[in-house]
Amino acid sequence: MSGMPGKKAKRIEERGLKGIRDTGLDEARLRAFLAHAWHTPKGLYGWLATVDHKLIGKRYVVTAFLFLILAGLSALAMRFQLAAPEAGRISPDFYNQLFTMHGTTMMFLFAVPVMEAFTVYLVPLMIGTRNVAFPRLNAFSYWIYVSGGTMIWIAFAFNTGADAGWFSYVPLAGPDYGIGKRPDFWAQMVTYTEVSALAVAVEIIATVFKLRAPGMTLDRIPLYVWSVLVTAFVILFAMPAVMVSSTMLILDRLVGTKFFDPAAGGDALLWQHLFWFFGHPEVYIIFIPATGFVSAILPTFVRRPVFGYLGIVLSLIAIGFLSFGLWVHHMFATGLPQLGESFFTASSMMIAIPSGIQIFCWIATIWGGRPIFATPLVFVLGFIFTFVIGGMTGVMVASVPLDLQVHDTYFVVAHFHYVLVGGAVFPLLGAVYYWFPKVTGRMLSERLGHWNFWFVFLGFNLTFFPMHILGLQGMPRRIYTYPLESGWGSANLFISLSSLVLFAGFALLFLNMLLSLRNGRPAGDNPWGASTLEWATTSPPPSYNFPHLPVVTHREPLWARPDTLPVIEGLRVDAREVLGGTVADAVPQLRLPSADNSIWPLLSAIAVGGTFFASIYTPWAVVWGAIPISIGFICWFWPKGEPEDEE
Ligand code: HEM
Ligand SMILES: [Cu+2]
Repeated sequence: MSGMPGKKAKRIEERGLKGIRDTGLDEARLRAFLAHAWHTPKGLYGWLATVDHKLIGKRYVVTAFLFLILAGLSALAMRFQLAAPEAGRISPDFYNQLFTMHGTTMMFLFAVPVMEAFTVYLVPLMIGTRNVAFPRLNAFSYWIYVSGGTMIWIAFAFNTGADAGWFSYVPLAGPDYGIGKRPDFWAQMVTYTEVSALAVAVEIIATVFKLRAPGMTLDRIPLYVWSVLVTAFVILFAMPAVMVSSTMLILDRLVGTKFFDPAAGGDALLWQHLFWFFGHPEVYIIFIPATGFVSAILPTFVRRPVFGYLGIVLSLIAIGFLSFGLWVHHMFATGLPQLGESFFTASSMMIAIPSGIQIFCWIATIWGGRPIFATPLVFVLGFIFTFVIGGMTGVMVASVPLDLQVHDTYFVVAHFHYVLVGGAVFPLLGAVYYWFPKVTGRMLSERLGHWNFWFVFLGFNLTFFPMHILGLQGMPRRIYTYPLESGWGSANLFISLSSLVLFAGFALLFLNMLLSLRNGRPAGDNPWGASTLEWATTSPPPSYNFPHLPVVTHREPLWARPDTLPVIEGLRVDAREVLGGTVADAVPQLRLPSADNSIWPLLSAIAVGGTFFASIYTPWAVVWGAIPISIGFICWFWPKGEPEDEE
């Protein structure tokens, strides 16, 4: 612990209230009390009942990576089939399930949750508090997410995998063409993951607004935290659109409503509008936190604060807003009025401006600094390169005539993988290398890390760059095979072989993690010499995060006063307590009790999950399921113990 119980900046008023306070306690007793109050019981029960944001965050990350592996294996299977023309290795029906499961899993079960996972782990540490604002909701959201993801993969194992694309267009996914229960599982999985995303969003907004360390005014919030705050608002407005549409879909299928049936007065395009009103912001829900990673990693390795803090914050907010005005660029081929198309072309191109501002700020940061090419920085540079290519093809497909030309070809597949992998996966891998020491207490191997980078970087570009060309030559996407005469065979073989290089890159990552968990060099508190609060505590952090809550006097707290981070005293140590402050200036306002471990979030999630699952087979499940769900929620919220005092 570097210099934590330093200067006592401020002491919360004491008025003879209950409980033992941290004021004047010696270090050992302080830690013993806190460890007891924030304890997670050992064994299975503790594992299931914990509300520690770090345990939940880690679990979230591991689960998301397991889904990444599943989605990656489906991609590999597709590439195996596409390696040669007219190959009969995989049936068309199975291929449909493969690309749908791949896209669905990548988008709903990997990319968004993994960003949330990092958020849940990092935000309380970065803003200097002991837990998120609603710890039990946090646990609940994780359980909901796993059950939804597991359910759709079990369905896939029973040949009931979703097969209408990750966007499940009607009428293909509707009652007339959707096969068996396949689209129903898809729709329910969407509802689950969005419930979980909404829960995390609400929780992050409340946490960042109310629980920041004293003195962390709006202009001292770390950029990563700004990025996830903006993301949380985007989630709040985007996710309900897809929840509504997937519910309408399942009602059409199971109850016989006609929302999407033109013959009965419904509207098939309504699906696309609702879906893409969510689907485009979805890309930014993945991309914005990734830019937050970049803004966290860059300054550490170039040894200077980010250039243009305010510019980046404003760009993040602008991107958040603009991301809602673009959805129609996914629908240029549906024959909408021309004026509308022009508007959406213009707005799509406009979003390049704030994205560009951020990129210029980063480049200026590198310019003015002394870069150290550690693995996290190398991934960030890979990100800038790849994302710029994806951005350029993005501007291309945002123009209607070109989009009509390359629509539903491999050009689009190339474009969005450049944006998604370049924009999210590269920064994410950088983030893994960056924060692994904090989470596990051990460093990842730098040597393996560089190998890891080059395999992923080259593998990625060799896999996806040629797809641009195939697309321009007219190779359609979502096809399980293509004719010999097309002449696309050798390019496809090349792509499939390159995808093996990419997979080897990911294998190196997992290998590195496994080896380092056991034998990695011990990390210490702040191995990279970074500036933000999560590095002020031990690696891994104790259950209570900080022995004394830190006080922030500077945007780069650990650079401004590396040895004497001031702290605030007066919180209870014999019960879970966090400090709430004002929204703008983080002036301490009140001491808040923080929820204890509980098994009820899990049991409630089981009740909700069981109800949703059964509703695929009978609508009455909604009625009967209300009973266990109510019991779960009542027990979850049942008040217990003495009322906490408050100031
Ligand atoms: C890691 C290596 C990856 C490989 C080799 C790969 C490969 C593929 C292939 C072959 C397709 C089918 C293209 C088509 O027929 O339309 C596809 C589609 C797709 N991929 Fe990936 N992909 C990878 C990573 C990712 C990642 C990281 C994401 C998202 C974060 C992603 C999202 C998607 C989506 C949304 C689709 C569209 C699925 C659909 O049309 O329903 N992919 N990918
Ligand atoms: Cu879009």
